Amino acid sequence: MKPVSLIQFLIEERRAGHINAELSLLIEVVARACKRISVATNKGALGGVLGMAAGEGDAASINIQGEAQKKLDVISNEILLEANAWGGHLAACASEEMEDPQQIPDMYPKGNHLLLFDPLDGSSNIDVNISVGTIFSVLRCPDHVTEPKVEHFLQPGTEQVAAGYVVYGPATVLVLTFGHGTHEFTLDREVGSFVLSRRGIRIPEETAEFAINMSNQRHWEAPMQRYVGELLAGTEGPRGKDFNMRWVASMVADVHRIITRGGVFFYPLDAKIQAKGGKLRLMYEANPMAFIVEQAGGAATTGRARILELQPTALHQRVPVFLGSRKEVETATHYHVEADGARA
Ligand code: FBP
Repeated sequence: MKPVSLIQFLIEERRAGHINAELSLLIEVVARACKRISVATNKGALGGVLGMAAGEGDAASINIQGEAQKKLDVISNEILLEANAWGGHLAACASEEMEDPQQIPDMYPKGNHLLLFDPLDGSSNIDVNISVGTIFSVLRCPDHVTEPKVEHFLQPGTEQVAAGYVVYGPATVLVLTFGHGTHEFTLDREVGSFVLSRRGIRIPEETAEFAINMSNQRHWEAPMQRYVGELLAGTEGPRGKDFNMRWVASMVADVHRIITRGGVFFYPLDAKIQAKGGKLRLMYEANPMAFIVEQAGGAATTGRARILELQPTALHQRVPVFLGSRKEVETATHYHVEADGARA
């Protein structure tokens, strides 16, 4: 089979009427920026890109999330901002690393799309050479809006016109959806282009593999304690089968494993993060991953509601995340809804 490049795939999607020229250009630009991020992460210590980004004096620089920024967080953010500034396909963009949306400089033409991204997901793994990634979500800019404000980004996940992530691992892999299935592209480093490696990915409905940060167990709600307790009980418990556990602590890597062989991923609400509403961010982590997973036949909820139907209230809003093989997401969600019903 002749290899299909990302560019060729985008042309096919345009001919099929799934995307327009501007969205196709946007994805090309984001993919090219991620190739540059891949080169930077690959250099590691030799590129001087490891460690904390400098803030005032000896202090590390702190982002809007109150988290100390890694050098690669800042470098990846700048690469994506720079690449997307002049192409004429964006009205504005928003990032995990910036409090407010970034406007397109007046000297450049503006487009009709809004781009949201987590420039480098899995920050805690950057310095220890474990896979990290970039996650992005694309929305339409409301008509007649020339200076998009936060409220113009606050659209439910069902309004996304594209979503994707790139994993910087042993291979650099892009996974993408426009709402017509989920597809995977692998970076051919010799040629320097992404090549289609899997078209129309399907996540198995059933799984025996779960991913969760077990160290938070004592802080979980009762339905989560019950659900994970049953998984751990295995054949001796009500589920009657053994389950295996994985936790990379890079959402992109954990989700890519699920996209590849099935599984279920949880970052539930717990007493430690109750006040924040969750750990992971809705607009540039949960929504794009939910769109990708649902388009591959999986499911994605907060434990109580479908993530894509949530009405966002803030740009950096956090939510609980349950996603992956549909039957397990439904079981865990059912335990939470049932417990809420019993309490009501
Ligand atoms: P950022 O690195 O972009 O802040 O993302 C958050 C994240 O690292 C996810 O990738 C991952 O799933 C989770 O946090 C890991 O959390 P924990 O450190 O509690 O295991």
